[in-house]
Amino acid sequence: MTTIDRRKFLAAAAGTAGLSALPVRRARAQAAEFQLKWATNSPITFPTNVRALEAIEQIRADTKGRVDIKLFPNNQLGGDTDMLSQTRSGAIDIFCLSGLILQSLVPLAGINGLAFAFKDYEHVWAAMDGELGAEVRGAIEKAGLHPLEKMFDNGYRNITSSTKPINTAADLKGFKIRVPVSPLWTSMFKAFGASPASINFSEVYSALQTKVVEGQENPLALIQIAKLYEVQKYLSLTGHMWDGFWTLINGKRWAGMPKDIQEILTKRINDAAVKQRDDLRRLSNSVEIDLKNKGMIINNPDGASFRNALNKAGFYADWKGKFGAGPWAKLEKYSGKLG
Ligand code: X2X
Repeated sequence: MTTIDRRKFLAAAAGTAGLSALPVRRARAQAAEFQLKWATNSPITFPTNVRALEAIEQIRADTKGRVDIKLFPNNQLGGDTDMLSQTRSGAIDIFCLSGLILQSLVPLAGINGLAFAFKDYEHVWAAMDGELGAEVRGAIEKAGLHPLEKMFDNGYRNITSSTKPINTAADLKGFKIRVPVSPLWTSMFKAFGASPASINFSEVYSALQTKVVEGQENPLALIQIAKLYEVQKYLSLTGHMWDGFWTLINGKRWAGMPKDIQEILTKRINDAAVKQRDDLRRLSNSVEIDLKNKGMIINNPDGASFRNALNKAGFYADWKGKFGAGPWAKLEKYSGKLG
């Protein structure tokens, strides 16, 4: 646009402006006092995000607009390790992260992922809503992040592959498998004799598609929602560990909020997590059939060979030493004797 054109344009625009001389109605009359960014690594349709959006609206209403939270799902703000740094620096305010990935910062946070620790969900929630979870939250708090009490569920993890079904631990020998960036995950698959590669979830689909790795492991719901069945053929229901997400809030940001706001956030986000657990359970019930219909070949391996391989490799003894006798005893209260 030349200068003259531009002037004409502005004059014309001003001429019509009379029509809309009334004040512009803005969607949000005033900027909220607390504007927060909430990040997750899962696709928008994953129940964590659905419940997060619900909580965000409730928080807005409960605080009469003082808190405005914007959700960034699906790794929009980066991969998990990067989003963890951003949460520590304050660029992200709220972040849902697997305890095992948090392990790089808070070593104890990986403890819930010990292979074959929890027999069923009853034991998972007893532990994580109980003494074990409290111990882990204490450690997270010391690292400058505020964790909410209730974890969001991710689920029991299962191995998928593009090359072969995994029936016993022996099938994992030399198997190129993606694991999340976490010491416990890497050590578990090394103990199986596999070759684990640490890759953030944001890169998993393409790593499988380009065959950088043969397989990966994730709970059923995420395998479906992230469409991993498009790039994986076999699904082995190993259920080798349980994984869940802590909701972490930047510690300084948290400390800077008045108590009434803290209480509303705590209540609404904890409620969202508890509802998400139910959503995920309902979803998981139908996923297996859906994945079969999508062409995955599903097998049900016996857990014994996997447990034996881990024991032989000294996996449990090793991690008992790393986590320490105190936390280990708390875990075994819920898991029974391990190793
Ligand atoms: O990275 C994964 O595999 C995921 C999405 O399950 C976690 O967040 C640990």
